[in-house]
Amino acid sequence: MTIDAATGIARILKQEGVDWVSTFPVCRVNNALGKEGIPMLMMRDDRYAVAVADAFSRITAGNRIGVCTFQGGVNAAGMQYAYAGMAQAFEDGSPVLCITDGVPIGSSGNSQFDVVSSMKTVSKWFGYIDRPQRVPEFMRRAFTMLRSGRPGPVILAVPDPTGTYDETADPYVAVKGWKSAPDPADVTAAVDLLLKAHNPLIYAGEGVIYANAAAELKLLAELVNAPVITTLKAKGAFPENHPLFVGVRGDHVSNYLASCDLLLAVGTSLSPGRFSHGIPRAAEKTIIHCNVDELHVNKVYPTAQAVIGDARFTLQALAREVSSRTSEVHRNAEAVVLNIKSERDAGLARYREAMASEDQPINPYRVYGDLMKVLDPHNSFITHESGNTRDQLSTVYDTLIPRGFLGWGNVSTLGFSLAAAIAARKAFPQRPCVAVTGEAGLGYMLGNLEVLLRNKLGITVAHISNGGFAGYGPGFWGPGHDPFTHSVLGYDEVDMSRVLGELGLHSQRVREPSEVVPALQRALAANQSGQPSYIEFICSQYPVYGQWVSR
Ligand SMILES: Cc1ncc(C[n+]2csc(CCOP(=O)(O)OP(=O)(O)O)c2C)c(N)n1
Ligand SMILES: [Mg+2]
Repeated sequence: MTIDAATGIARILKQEGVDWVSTFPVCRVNNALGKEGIPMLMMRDDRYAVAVADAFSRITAGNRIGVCTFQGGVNAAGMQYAYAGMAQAFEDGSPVLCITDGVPIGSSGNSQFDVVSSMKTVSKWFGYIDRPQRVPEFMRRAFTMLRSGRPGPVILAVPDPTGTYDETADPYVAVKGWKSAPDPADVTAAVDLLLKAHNPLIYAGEGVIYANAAAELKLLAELVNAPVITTLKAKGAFPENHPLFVGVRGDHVSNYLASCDLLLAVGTSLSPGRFSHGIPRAAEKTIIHCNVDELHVNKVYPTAQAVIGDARFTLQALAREVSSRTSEVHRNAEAVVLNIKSERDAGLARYREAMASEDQPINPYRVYGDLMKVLDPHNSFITHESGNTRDQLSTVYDTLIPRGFLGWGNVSTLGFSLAAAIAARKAFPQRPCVAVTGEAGLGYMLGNLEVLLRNKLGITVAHISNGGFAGYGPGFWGPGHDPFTHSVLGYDEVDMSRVLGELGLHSQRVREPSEVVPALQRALAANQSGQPSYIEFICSQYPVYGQWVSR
């Protein structure tokens, strides 16, 4: 059977289990997707087309691959705008597949923007399908890279979507993806160190989620009675009501990072960034670094023992080794748990107080506390924005299941929460999905809210309306770090609930703390019939949250 390249790509996507694609037009593959019956979620800009697919891959832990298309080729306007989304996916290591038009043979070198070199800087692999016959090969390679090894975006450029090939010449078989187990000698050496330590601390990263290894993490922690902290991106990898859970950030987390004598890092790059912890006095600690590959081993901190392999296989192997040496486990479980509880109670006290606040304007923590009351922690999705909502939610929001909360952002690109909530709605249609945002995140997403209405995507956007860009640090106000660039039209000047109500969202404005719970309940009820909701919570400026520990 002779088919064209675009049709071949569409059929292979179906074989790979892809049942929808996000896009912003135009892309010359889209007509084939439509004809082959693959629904397209048309966003209102190219960055969000990438971000929704990216978020879908993250939320499903790569078990289902998010795919997007956007304009490229000789008019790479879409690609230039999508670049921000791809850079973010690459920065955070998300296995998203981006398909775009390729510069046709004979047209290279005519534009100022160099497609090939720019795409290579934001992808695990950039493939240029230079002959239609190579469609199966390139798709095989793409899905191999998307499903194996360290996760990252793959970009495919299609210069000639109408060129034909014989579909039967190289029949496509869906790619499984492959994982590797660690060297047993490294496992034994790691357990030697672990069992000798007086104050070990497990530091879990998003690799645990991508490896579907939450159960294995819990088992190992319980076997050695070790406290657990997670990165922002791994929030939820460990049940946050577990007696061994310390936190993501806050004084209690800082204390454990400072006092541990051994850090068992698993599925994290351990890269000190703007939104992650450094390891204080690292030279005095023993660092065991379990990672999918060598890229981050011995990066910044010397690694005492690396264990290279898939996080699930690694945790299983560590647990097996520990189980065979139980006589060497000398830590008193009760003392460990008691200490965690008292550290947590002390570290969280002021936030718990704020969560019960009756203040007006509403304290943002009151909204977060009430969100925890309204949402079922085993069956809901919530995500933050860049700014205070990230810092505050990641300090206090109790997450009990992987991806009940999506933490994101090695660099934290404003507006992503909308994409995350949309992707969550696609991934878990039964779960209430909430994006918590400030003014800046809301500004980014405004043009894309029509997508929710058009596609009946019943999600809730909860706006912590505090009259300005607070951001991070002490706030943008007064002695804050950006006193000249914080002020936007606030709730006294613009009623955003009316603006978005006119658009068609179920819209509310909430000033009374006692109204937070009922407003959330109404918003989520509207979501059930497919209507998106917006709530403007009139809040105070309250830049108080757990800090990241510096090196
Ligand atoms: C794309 C992008 N540009 C710039 C920033 C820097 N930045 C971080 S937070 C912020 C302002 C956040 O203000 P707001 O949304 O009102 O949230 P608040 O902290 O007030 O809750 C800015 C400009 C960013 N994170 N992403
Ligand atoms: Mg704000």
